[in-house]
Amino acid sequence: MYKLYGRKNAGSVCVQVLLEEAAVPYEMIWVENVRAPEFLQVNPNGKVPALQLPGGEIIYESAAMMVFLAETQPAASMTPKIGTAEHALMLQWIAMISAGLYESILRYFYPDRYGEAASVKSRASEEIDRLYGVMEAALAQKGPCLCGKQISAADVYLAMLASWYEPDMLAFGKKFPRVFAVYNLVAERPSWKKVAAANASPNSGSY
Ligand SMILES: N[C@@H](CCC(=O)N[C@@H](CS)C(=O)NCC(=O)O)C(=O)O
Repeated sequence: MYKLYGRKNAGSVCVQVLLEEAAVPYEMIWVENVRAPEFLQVNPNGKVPALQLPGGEIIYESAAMMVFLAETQPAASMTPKIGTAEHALMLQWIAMISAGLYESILRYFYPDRYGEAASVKSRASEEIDRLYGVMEAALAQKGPCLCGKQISAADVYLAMLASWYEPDMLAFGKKFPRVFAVYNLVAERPSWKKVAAANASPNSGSY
């Protein structure tokens, strides 16, 4: 069985949604302290998510999990056909979301880890909006989903990060209506609703 290590409303949400879409059995393990020695054995980077595969191997990095699950769980219908242009687009977006958007969001929420907090936060905020702007423009040309007509793992990944937007989703929807529509498409799915309910109670422990 898959084992997903996560924290409530953290980076594990998108992986949990894909596991739900695939309708595979999995155990959810809520991590209290990402710096605890026993969790560092799971992910030496001290971050969630981490995913133990049914064979026992543990992987980290959410982008890797999204691609792996999309491509190995056909029941989820979360990837365009491998080798198509749409599939290439999915890989592009997941790479940009992981390396660009997610990292900028981490700078925004943990600015003191990166330097002088106020300037890191404001620069990160600009970069987050710039990246959502890139997606908004692409969706205007090739939407309504990131890879065209069909929803994919890239949209689920995007929806999770969009749900963390500050000050709120109302502001997000005004600035980036097409990206907001992607978020809504994902948030309306039973998988997302089930995962949202499972993530509703507060985290215990701390980072
Ligand atoms: N690149 C990593 C980033 C994961 C990440 O930063 N996760 C956050 C939660 S959203 C975390 O565990 N933070 C704990 C910490 O940095 O102390 C991934 O995509 O899996």
